[in-house]
Amino acid sequence: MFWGNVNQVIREADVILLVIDARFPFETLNEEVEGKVKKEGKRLIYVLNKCDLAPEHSLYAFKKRHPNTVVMSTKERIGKSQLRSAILQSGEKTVVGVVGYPNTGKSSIINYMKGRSSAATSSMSGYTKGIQKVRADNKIMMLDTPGVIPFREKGGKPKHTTIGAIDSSKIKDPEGAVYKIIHDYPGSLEEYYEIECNDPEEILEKIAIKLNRYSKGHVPDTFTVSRIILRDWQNGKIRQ
Ligand SMILES: Nc1nc2c(ncn2[C@@H]2O[C@H](COP(=O)(O)OP(=O)(O)OP(=O)(O)O)[C@@H](O)[C@H]2O)c(=O)[nH]1
Ligand SMILES: [Mg+2]
Repeated sequence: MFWGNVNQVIREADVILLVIDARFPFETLNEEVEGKVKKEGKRLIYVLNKCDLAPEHSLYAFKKRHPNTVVMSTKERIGKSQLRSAILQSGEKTVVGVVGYPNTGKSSIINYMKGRSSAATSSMSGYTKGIQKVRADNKIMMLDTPGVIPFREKGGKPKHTTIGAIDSSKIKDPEGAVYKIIHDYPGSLEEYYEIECNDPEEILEKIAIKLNRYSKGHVPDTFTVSRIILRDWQNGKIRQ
């Protein structure tokens, strides 16, 4: 339902920032947005945000394929001047559309460019609901949009839980999502919780015991613990 907002912003803006989570660059690169921007003949800047949470090699691989990339961290305040000069190539006043998957940090980037909070942000994915105009400075006007997932991923993909496109509190099968993390990022949870084990079900049980979470009959509460793990994975406490 938010695609209408995104389409409108792509039409109205001079330059589009496609915001990507630097931890999962190829998974959060929205190719449908990319295609629409190219079709409208607009200039596209890739923004790899949350670089404070990403390993160097994932930034490098992405930048090699997409030279027109600015690396940022709104948390560590990295990349503001690089982004400003990438936007203002012509030196003229510029309207900038900010688009991408949910929860990649679009609203945070707008606040960072402005220097104070104007666009509402949240760790809850899917927070921004409509278009919001924010003047960053005398030359740059920014248009915030709700995060969108590509149409062909409608109905959900397992990766949406890992990349935070679906909020941890709304994931229907949290245990399944944690098994996916254990499979795709071996060693991450084991290192964070300081446990040694190879079996995914056992890993989850051991974490529940470590966190002292039990359900009736003193059974390790792997359901509740999975939600906790997913929250800390999505907000970057647990690293890949
Ligand atoms: N570690 C880290 N966290 C960040 C960074 N930028 C944003 N965040 C966090 O990511 C979460 C989402 O940020 P938002 O700016 O609300 O993201 P959004 O893309 O506008 O999200 P939607 O409006 O839901 O699509 C928040 O908890 C932010 O604090 C960053 O550079 N580093
Ligand atoms: Mg937002």
